[in-house]
Amino acid sequence: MIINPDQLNTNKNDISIHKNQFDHLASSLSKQGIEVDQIVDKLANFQVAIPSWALGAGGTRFGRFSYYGEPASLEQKLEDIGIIHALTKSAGAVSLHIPWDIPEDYKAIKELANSLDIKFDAVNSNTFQDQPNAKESYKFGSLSNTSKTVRDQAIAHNREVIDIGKELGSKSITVWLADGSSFPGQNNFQTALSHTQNSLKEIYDVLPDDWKLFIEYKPYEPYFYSTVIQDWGTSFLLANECGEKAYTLVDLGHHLPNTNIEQIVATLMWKGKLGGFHFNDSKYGDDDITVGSIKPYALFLIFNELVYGMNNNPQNPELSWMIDASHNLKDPLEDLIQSLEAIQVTYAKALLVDQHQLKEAQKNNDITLCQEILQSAYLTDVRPLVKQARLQQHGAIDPLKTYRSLLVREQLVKERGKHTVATGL
Ligand code: LRH
Ligand code: MN
Repeated sequence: MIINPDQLNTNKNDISIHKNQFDHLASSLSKQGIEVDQIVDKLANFQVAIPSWALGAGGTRFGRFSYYGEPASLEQKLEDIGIIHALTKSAGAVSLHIPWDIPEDYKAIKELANSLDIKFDAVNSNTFQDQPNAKESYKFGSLSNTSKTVRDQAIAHNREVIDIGKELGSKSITVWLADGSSFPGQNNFQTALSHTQNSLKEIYDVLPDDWKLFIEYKPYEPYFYSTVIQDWGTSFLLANECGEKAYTLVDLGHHLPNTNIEQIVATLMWKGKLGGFHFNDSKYGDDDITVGSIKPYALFLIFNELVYGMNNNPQNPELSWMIDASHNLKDPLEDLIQSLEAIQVTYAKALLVDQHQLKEAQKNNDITLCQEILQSAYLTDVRPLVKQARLQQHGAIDPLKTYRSLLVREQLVKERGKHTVATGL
């Protein structure tokens, strides 16, 4: 299913309502000296990669409730991302997970992606599952495994993932390790970390000059006592050990409750070692649910640090923006559309923060004013700016409403049937 621009924004009344709301907001912001056009352009250029593993129904160990019309091939996954991108104009990239999404025909896949205006963002390796007829098992770890044979197998897999990414035009690889332990005494922490460091270096050695290595950390799950790369500090030291092309990747769901993630972001950008994000939200663990659905103000405080960093830390490279989600209950495409909206809205609010006034108030320890500056931006309804950015790129003013009015899911079920299952989580 392909969505054409002429199928969008056909309701003239919606257009005029938007125009009134946008003109009203733009004039009040301009009176405050805010460059509205600049903000709309930044929103329009803000592209978030869609995870190839989150286009079907996810599951938990307690069960999986399928979603009809799921993409059963990489081609159909790109088609679905094409639908989201046609509506939102902010999903112009895909992040593939290997081996779940190894292209059969690279030429055809690149042509399809190109026709849908989708780029290939970071490729992800997978040494947290054993593949059929694999020689070695990752049950007791991969890059940290006590067995050199197992470590070599995991290193070879990551090198293969880089080769696949090179073929597709990707410029980065994300390494997340499940490696860890579920019982005290099971692992020697130092040995596990030293093996991981050396293994990562063997992967780093084959990284093309214009590539990045993202090291993703996580405190727990699937193991329940320790994780080798458990927190930002461990990822940071491993990235420094590897070299200048290695960075830390922040998955919002990979933090223990009440962790100050915005401070981690500020620290990593200050050191020029923040590589990118896996956006999602969570209440308890790595819940991988809709961005901004649980802690929208925390996400705003993170974007405030990102805006400050993007203005003041030339030492930190351009960031990779990716969603990492799993859809157990909602239509995956609707969920991703909502996540993209939350990311765009939150970035817009952060762009309204008067960073100079805030820095001045911080210098004067005027705490009340600091909070007022942040919250007046946060409490501004910026949705007209996000809609204007989409309209500017011939996207839908209201992607979700359009997704439903065009009966997209119904059409996908008609095309694919009810029982197709997408690879992924
Ligand atoms: C681990 C993780 C990682 C992916 C996986 C799908 O929890 O966040 O980014 O490899 O989810
Ligand atoms: Mn992740």
